Amino acid sequence: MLTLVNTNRMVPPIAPVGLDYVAATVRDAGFDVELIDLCLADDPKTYLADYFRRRRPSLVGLSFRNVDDCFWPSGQSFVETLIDDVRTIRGLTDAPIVLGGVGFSLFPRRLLELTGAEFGVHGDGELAVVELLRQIHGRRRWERVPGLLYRAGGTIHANPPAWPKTVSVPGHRELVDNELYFRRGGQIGVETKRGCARGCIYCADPLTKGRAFRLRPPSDVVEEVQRLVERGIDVLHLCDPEFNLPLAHAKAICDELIRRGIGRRVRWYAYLAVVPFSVELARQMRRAGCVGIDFTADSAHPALLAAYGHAHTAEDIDKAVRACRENQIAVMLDMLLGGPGESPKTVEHTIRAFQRIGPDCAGAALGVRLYPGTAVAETARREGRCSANIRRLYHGPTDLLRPTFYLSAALGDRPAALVRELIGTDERFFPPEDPQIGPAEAGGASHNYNQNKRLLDAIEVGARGAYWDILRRLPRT
Ligand code: B12
Repeated sequence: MLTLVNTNRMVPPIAPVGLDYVAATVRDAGFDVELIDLCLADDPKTYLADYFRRRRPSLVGLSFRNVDDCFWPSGQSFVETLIDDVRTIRGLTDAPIVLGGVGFSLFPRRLLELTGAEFGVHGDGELAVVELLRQIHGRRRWERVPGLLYRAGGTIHANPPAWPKTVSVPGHRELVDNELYFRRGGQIGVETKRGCARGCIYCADPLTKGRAFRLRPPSDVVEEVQRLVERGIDVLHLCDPEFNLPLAHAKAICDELIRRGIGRRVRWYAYLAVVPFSVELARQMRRAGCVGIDFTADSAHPALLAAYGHAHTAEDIDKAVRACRENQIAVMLDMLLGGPGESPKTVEHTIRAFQRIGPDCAGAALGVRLYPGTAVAETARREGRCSANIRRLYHGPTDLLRPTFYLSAALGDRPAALVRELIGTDERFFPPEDPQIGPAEAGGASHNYNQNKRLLDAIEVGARGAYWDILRRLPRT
């Protein structure tokens, strides 16, 4: 038997969709699966102790989603909690432990070393866990398990990442209490594909999910959506980093939602790249149930857009926002301020351009989280790890496992204050928190969803939707 453990306790809670997918595949392969959901447990330690007193699984799988909150001004890391969870479970059972999840896939070797777990899976969990269970009950040929990190002869071995070309996931979402997550978290995730072929300099997706688009058949995705809707879960967030890549797949998903009449019964949100986008796509998405889009706009300045590796221009952002407006789709623009070459002038350029373009809201993220293997981390390495462009809140040597950001030195000692001043009183923006003055000063306007009290309160009294769409409607304090 396999016991899966959700270690992500962040609230508002996000249902661990990855564990639902892994569990469904493992069950279909004939193994029993149970879940320990630490996010829903009042007292995780007692819950774990009670569970392992009663059950003796042959494998315990821990999912690790968020390495940290990814926000420079707060920089909250969750690595210590993971280490502690593994230590606790290790004291309660002899079963081998396997780690997985997107957070694990960002730092597989380091996390295996730090936690002392027997195994880890870099990449997709479904086929890997099935094969691992087979090998545990069979000939222990660890080299046969896709994406597996394992210990042998005193070292850690790593099989090539598990990125199967086609993603075939049974969409019966039975392991996780999705109804409860929907009530407490305001929306439920569904994935239509994995991987990304784009070359944005900061993005971790190609490292965790692969450099090619790996598609789920649209009929599978829509069946999954239909099942969720039948359970009363009718507000969804797509888990694709960019729904419109590749464009044909996005259209096929929309067509299928429209064809089956689901578009009228569900409201969904998605992240999108600014290009390719068009009025036609907006219309089709709206008919398919889309009510909100968060575009990866990042900047409106040509030098920064080029530095980030983006294919779009400020004009494309403008067109995309207008296409959404014409189709009653709410729109958020994500900003990524502080990348290579950013200066007070380029920041001002972007803020003024976004103000002219006029989205419903814009999130001013400040600082680019550095992950090993990304082009921007390489730039930072070349500049020297002690470069003034690297910012972090911890002491000691630079360690990318801890929240570490590229934030152009040209923005001075108080970059958040600079951005906040340029935004002024424009309430369409979620301004960055200033580490020097703390979250209170952000006027309750932070779009860091970690322990976000305003969001939690709004969801409790019935708000549903993408978090930015809930937050933008709340009065500022
Ligand atoms: C969609 C999304 C969101 C949506 C979620 C909507 C929803 N209802 O699900 C929203 C906008 C709410 C969101 C919020 C946040 N997010 Co987010 N999100 C994503 C995104 C794009 C997809 C996540 C997802 O569900 N994928 C689909 C599932 C199926 O994939 P998966 O979880 O990886 O699971 C697979 C494997 O990892 C593996 N696996 C999973 N568990 C296990 C367990 C075992 C034992 C094994 C072997 C394998 C395994 O198998 C699964 C199937 O193949 C990812 C980027 C990405 N592409 O992963 C970022 C990402 C996970 N988010 C991130 C962050 C930082 C956050 C926030 C913390 C931001 C913030 N401060 O507010 C919050 C956290 C919210 C929370 N409570 O946890 C970061 C984490 C990086 C980091 N530094 O830690 C990511 C990677 C984006 C990024 N590159 O910055 N997010």
